[in-house]
Amino acid sequence: MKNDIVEICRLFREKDRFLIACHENPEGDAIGSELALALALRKMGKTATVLNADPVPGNLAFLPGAGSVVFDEDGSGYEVAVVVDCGSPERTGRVEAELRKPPVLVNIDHHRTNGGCGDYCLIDPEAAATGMLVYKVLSEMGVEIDVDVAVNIYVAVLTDTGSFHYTNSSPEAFHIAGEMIRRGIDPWAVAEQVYETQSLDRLRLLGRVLGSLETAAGGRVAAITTMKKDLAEFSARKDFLEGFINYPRSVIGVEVAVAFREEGEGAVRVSFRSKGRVDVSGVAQAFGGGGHRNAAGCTLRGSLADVKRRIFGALEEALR
Ligand SMILES: [Mn+2]
Repeated sequence: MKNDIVEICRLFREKDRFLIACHENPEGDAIGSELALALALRKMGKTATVLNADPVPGNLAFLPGAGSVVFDEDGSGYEVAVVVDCGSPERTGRVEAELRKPPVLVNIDHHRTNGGCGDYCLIDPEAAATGMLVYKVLSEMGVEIDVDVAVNIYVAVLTDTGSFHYTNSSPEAFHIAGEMIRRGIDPWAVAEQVYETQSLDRLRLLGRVLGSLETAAGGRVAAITTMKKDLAEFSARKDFLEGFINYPRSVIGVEVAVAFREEGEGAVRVSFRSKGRVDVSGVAQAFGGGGHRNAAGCTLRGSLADVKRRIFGALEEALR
């Protein structure tokens, strides 16, 4: 853990122009953290610009401040750059060069792999979400957390704990969520926006994909398959598939869930989710991919049947 919170608070009080960014392909913690910080700084009378490489996902567009995110900005003229939820500043993608222009770089993050890049860091791998660290900074500064800031912090904690399902759902995570409710956020209204806003096409695609459910390794592996023609039929984007793999993972007795997705040119994308016993990053690595212990992926060439045979074989080996 690196903790320059005193210096970070001093910078936030003394300086006036802030450029804030999160990682590419942002999700709830990244967006919630940067917007909470930007809104709080603006309330202090400062200029805070949020510069991202990628658009705000549709289910997060309701977040206060989301409409003010820019995708093109000259970083010169800013006094402080702040990157949130990034293991390293490179994770900000194509906007990194602009974030390198201000004289000071602040890094607020909770990734275990954070290299601590930046002049001042607040990095705590024990924090369930970066939003919790933003909350810590704002509390330390004595900034009033209004309902607009609160909803951003709440969504950061909600999404990075998997709706308080994951083992990182600490007493502190619940405490901060509770504080945000005290400040006026409505948990159902937020959940509805974040989780219950799918299109009819996505749900129909889920029905199709679940029809492919199969098991291997004596029921300890469950897999789903998405064909190219399924994606085309439901005019689906790739992000429609987000979360589908949780269904095979939820089956009793299953230790590893696999999602196969047919890509062009005879390639098959394979995603793994483990309940914890099997390190799927090792399996993915054996096929040229990578990831984390419980979530990993790789891409293989070959027919679908051939790819499945190789993957199921490797998993059976890993489950031994
Ligand atoms: Mn995060």
